[in-house]
Amino acid sequence: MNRKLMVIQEVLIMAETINSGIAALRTLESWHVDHIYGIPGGTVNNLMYALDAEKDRIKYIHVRHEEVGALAAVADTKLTGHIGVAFGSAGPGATHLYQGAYDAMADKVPVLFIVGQNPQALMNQDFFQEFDENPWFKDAGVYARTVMTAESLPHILDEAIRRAFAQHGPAFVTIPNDLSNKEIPADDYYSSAENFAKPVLGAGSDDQINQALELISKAKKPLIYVGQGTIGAADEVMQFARKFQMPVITTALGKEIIPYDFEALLGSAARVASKPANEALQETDLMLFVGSNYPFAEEMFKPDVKFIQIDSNPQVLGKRHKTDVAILADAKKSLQRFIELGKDSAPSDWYAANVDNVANWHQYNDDMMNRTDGELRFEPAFKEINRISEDNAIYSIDVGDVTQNAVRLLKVNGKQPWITSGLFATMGVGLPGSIAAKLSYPNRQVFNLAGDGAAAMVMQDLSTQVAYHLPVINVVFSNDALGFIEDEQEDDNHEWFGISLPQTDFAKVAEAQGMTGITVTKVGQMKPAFDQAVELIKAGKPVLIDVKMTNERPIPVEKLTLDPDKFDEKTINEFKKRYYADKLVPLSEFLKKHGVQS
Ligand SMILES: Cc1ncc(C[n+]2csc(CCOP(=O)(O)OP(=O)(O)O)c2C)c(N)n1
Ligand SMILES: [Mg+2]
Repeated sequence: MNRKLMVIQEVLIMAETINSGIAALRTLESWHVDHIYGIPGGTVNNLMYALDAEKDRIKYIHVRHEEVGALAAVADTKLTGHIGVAFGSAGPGATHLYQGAYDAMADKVPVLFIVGQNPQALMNQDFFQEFDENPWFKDAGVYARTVMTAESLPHILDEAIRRAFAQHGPAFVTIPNDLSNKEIPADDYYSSAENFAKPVLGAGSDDQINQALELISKAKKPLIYVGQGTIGAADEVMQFARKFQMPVITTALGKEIIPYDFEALLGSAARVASKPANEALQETDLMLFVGSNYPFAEEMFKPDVKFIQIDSNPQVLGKRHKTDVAILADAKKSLQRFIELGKDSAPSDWYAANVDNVANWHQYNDDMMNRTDGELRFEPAFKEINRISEDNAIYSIDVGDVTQNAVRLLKVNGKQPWITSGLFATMGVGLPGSIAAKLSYPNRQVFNLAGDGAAAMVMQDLSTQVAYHLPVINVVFSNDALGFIEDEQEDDNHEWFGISLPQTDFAKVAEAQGMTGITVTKVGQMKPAFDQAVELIKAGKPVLIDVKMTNERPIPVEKLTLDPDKFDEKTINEFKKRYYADKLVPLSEFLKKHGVQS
């Protein structure tokens, strides 16, 4: 062959190959991945070189701790619907991802975790940082495999993402470092992203819906209880509630769905909860349970109520309660069909009593938010958050008292996403969620609300907000304690043990990482602090407000002590005094007022 022909052939061969690490990233891009979190190590350096080469197409987000990257990836999927991706190097980098993995598994969130591994030739001989990764990740994931050839690397990532979506959980791909830096044939089929489709469900059968409507028509105190499966169906839920005179409870995770000011929104149940929801659950005789896998159902739902369930997942039908009618359906379509087929209920006293109860509860919370006397509590901070919140703000909420306070006090409008760690309840989830929110929605206002215990778990990554110019409003509620657990210990009648926290100057922690930190110790400082925060984020700068507050317990709505039919006057008065609840009225009084038998 002459020299010229040889050169042409070489060019052709070159044109028909691609670096395997780059091919891997192209697969991710085809699934709409535009950023990926991680920390490098010797076992992922080849992937780093590919990320460098592809930096105009995929942004590498260098976090301070892999757990933050992993939790941020989970939040990415929750917020965008596209797959979130994080990576860690072999050994400690990989095990740091674990928290995010269980978080995703519990909340059924598709995520991709890329795990570093030593080069193939060194594997399986207890080499440095080596461990047998797949058995670990199998438990936490829907797919956990090690790549065996460079050629299959992009295909395996594609497989992992498809499985993560189809099986609603995290997928793990372990990549021996040598396999992400090889020339492989430039086959143009690296992704099935365009072919991916989710099963489409209908409304459920008219027979079943009519059966359910019959039960509803006979009920005296019906409720509708909705979870995340009704995201996007708020109008239907509210129309349904009014038409059939059924007040609405949402799960805590469903907080974002129904606007706060809907007159019959009772809030959520149990402890991370609102008073009207817990009270109504004790009275109801029928529940329509939609798009939820509420874990406290066995504890909170009366065993003898009629129970109708609508869910798109056959795995949860009949799971949480003895069920009279179980409808496998798309929640929105099914509710629409109920509305079409059912007759309007007459205005009900049960509904009216619950509406009054909600108004009384809102008044109590407003009064607490407006309080200017006494020691500083958390409520005035929520007043400010509500005041400055933009219409499409995103709330990333941590785990602790802040979860229940946010559930009760944030006046969401139905367009403001609300994310946290649901079933797994991982402390430290607020900050990673805010990073994810700001990366995907740079033009929206983002809040990270956390207790001091949770904030301390991830505070090193405030610098990630600084480094990537992510103007988040971080609020730390500092009560020098693990308040949520302290209250559990009180309820166990035990002396507090192991719950106090050393006082930390979080404003200084923020300043040390290049962010403005503001300390609030008095109610009068609250408004100027939040005004300053608004100015800072407008200028593209993140900010942290440390609210130094009392350690008074938020009102325990799971232990309401207000009803004169159940408690003596002295006990009621003590409860009212402790929780500033003079004007709080039990549901039983509203039921009496409206002539409903309790
Ligand atoms: C990683 C992790 N560890 C422990 C717990 C148990 N836990 C739940 S809430 C909580 C206390 C939270 O304290 P803090 O962040 O200070 O909030 P506070 O309740 O005081 O407002 C703890 C320890 C958890 N959910 N997650
Ligand atoms: Mg605390």
